Amino acid sequence: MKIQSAEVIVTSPDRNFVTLKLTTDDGLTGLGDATLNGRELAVVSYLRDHVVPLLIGRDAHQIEDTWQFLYRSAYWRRGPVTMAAIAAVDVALWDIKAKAAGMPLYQLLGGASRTGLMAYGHASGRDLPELFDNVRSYLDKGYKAIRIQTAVPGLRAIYGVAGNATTEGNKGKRYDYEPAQRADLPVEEDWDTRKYLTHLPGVFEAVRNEFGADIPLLHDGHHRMTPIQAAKLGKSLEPYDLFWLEDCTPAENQAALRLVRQHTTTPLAIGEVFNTVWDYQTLITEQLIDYVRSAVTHTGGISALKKILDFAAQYQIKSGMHGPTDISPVGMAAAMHLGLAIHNFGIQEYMSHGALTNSVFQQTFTFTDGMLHPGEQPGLGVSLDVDEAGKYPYQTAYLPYNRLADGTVHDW
Ligand code: EZ4
Ligand code: CO
Repeated sequence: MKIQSAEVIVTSPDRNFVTLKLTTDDGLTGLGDATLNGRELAVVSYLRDHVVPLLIGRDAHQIEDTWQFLYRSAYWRRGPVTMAAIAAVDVALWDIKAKAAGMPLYQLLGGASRTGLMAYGHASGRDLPELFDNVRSYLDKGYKAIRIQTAVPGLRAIYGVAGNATTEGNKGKRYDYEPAQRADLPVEEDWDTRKYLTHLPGVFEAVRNEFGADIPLLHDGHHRMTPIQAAKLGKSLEPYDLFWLEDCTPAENQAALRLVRQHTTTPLAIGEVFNTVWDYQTLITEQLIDYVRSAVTHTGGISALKKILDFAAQYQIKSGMHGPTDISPVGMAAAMHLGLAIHNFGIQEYMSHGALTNSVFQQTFTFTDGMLHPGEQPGLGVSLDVDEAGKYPYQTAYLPYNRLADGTVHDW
């Protein structure tokens, strides 16, 4: 079974998505997600100019060999653009192999280890009443775990709070909001770590008082703290029993997590911006984290992320795969099949896609009682309507960035 054609499809229904579609000489098709939020066209070029010509005529069954060929023959290693491109090829080939086998993909990864995947949703609010309403709306939808993000008094606009989004289209619209703004320049947000560290514990106390001790609560620090600040935050949140504190420091310095770990028992999750196992080596072998946040899409695909998660399993570290709206329905399906199969599944982030996105991507997954399941259709269970996709051309969009009060650029 040879790869006969490879097409890179760019579409922007509710946001930009990049999808690789492979077709074999047997007439099977496979999809892979290559979306890199805010840098989409770099991956399009990487695929169209440098990967597609190498794929034509290759044996579609040789997933591992193709992965190693693309990774090693590039000579230049790693990086989000390269690894998103390799991920798209890898996932599309798994989709094809599972279709050829007539099985849902998770069966090829070892079969189901559970009946469904516990998912968490994103609640936020500009003040406590708004946050509580938003938490309630997630509970009403069946979510069993909820991420809590809050505005901070004195700060105009910060990550994760829709009410503060500055672009007209997003203002107050959705709480699980889309941070990439369709505009020619990135939106500027503001930041003050001291104000944040003072405000956040009280918000978690209020949420626990309102909703009780049972519900797993999560929080995303989004890379904005120094190690000692992160250690302090982890400690101050201990009474509220978080499921995890995510990205407490910029993740590229793995050793920084030693200091955080020595000071707090709040579980730590990290890795949505990582792209290979090398970003995790110290974190995993020294047991500095509890959850691996990588997405299939940004970490070289199912083959590579499964190896990272198998490695993590030896250290009792579980999965917490990234699942924001910039992971396309194809990338989400890949995450669900992998999460269903591995033993060390932890939790799955889940923000539902918009109606236009769902008109472009037909999907078989279900979300019932807070649990995701990828469905039983052979392959990933996702198809792409090329005509629908063609109605929504690429639109320039950027993630925001942060400045401190004195104008210094800060991690967003
Ligand atoms: O900022 O997906 O945990 N989720 C996140 C996301 C990321 C965006 C970046 O593309 O941190 O909201
Ligand atoms: Co995050």
